[in-house]
Amino acid sequence: MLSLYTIFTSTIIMTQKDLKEQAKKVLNANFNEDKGFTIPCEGLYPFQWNWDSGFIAIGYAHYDVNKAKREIEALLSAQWENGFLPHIVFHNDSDTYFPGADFHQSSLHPLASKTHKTTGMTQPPVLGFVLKEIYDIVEDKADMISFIKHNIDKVFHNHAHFYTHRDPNKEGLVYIYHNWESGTDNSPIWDDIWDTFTPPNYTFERMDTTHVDAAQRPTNREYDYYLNLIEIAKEYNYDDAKITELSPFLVQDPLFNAILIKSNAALIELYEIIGDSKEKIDILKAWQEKAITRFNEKLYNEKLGGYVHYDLRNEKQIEFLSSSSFTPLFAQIPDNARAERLMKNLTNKFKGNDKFLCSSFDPDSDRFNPKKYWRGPIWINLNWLLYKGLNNYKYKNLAETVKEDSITLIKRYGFYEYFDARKSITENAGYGGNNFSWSAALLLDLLKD
Ligand code: 9WN
Repeated sequence: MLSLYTIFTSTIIMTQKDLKEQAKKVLNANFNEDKGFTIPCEGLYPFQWNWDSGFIAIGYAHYDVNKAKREIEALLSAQWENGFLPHIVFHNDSDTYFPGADFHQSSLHPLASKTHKTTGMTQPPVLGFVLKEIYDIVEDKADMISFIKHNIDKVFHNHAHFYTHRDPNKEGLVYIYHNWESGTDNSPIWDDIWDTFTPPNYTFERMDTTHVDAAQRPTNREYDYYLNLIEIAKEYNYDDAKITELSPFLVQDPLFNAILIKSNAALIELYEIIGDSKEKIDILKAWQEKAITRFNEKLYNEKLGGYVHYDLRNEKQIEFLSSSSFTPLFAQIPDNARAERLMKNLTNKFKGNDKFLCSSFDPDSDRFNPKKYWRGPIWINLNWLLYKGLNNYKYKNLAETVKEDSITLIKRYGFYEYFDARKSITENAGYGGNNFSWSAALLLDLLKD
């Protein structure tokens, strides 16, 4: 006879098994077999997105390594000759998204991909650490090493592009020139920058709000700012030097830079495994030393007890806590004392007694909005970074909470793009697109143990 314990645990195992199967279904349905990449979400995001693909590849590594490889190679196939990796690759036509390839006009840049239409902006550089994650997940290490050998220099070239063209002070911190490069698109952080310039009122047809409730998406006026920044970059043919000189948006983002630093570290480890790469390892180590030191000097805010964005155009910190404030844990940037303050903020402010972790913006701020895109809701990729980050320090219990919260939200509401942090909510609190790829992919990774 089965004991109660066996019945209880087998129910949990069954549920997790079902959840994993559902996650795989989401990913497989979003995979474009012909071109070898995965859309983030049907209708809403019909192309290949840069950091989405990295997270998605980690999910595939758990059950179909060939898809993981194809995903990464599809992204790298659109790399520009100068090493730049665009934020969207338009492998296919679609009229369900705005702004599309015709608006971005990447061919304005002389070194843009000649084979693919892309955007002229990038996203957090995840590929370095993604290659290492996949290497750790798969059983056939030799096969993965040969894949990595084939691709790693392209990722190195991408990092070199950042340090050469996006670091005007040569201080080891790179800038982003558009909020879409941050991945955290309409974070209240940018409100301060919107106050510094006035875009025209453009006439355009939003497509996102035909898929998703407008209350969960940015406003039309916010889109004016987004489009204006692209128009300015286009006016200078996406020339980095001109953008550095003239873009009203020039920000050193803690999430973006933490990801770059983590990816540098992963490249060092991978080059060491491959062997025979001393020169590149030395370059990477020099970048790391400078970057980590400057990151701690420039992006930490003592008063808030967290890392913040730095407005490079107007030379000042933007003093707000967001989920990005905690991502330096992922790259082991803070010392133990700073890590402790981050942990306290997470526990007392972001979690409190009544919230799932981790809101994308300070829940005590009057700019917080629990339903709107990056102005408050929880995103699974940020939770994954946080889970890994807390585990890099001694905060295993809090890491487990982040993991359990992520699983609970997906179990309760489905594979949504973002979620309401309030535990008291009784109606559906999954927002944005449904059957969202990175929520499925990273759930597979979180459930691996
Ligand atoms: C613009 C694809 C992307 C994510 C971003 C997320 C959202 C796009 C948009 O969707 O941004 O890049 O049109 O809203 O904010 O992080 O990569 O999933």
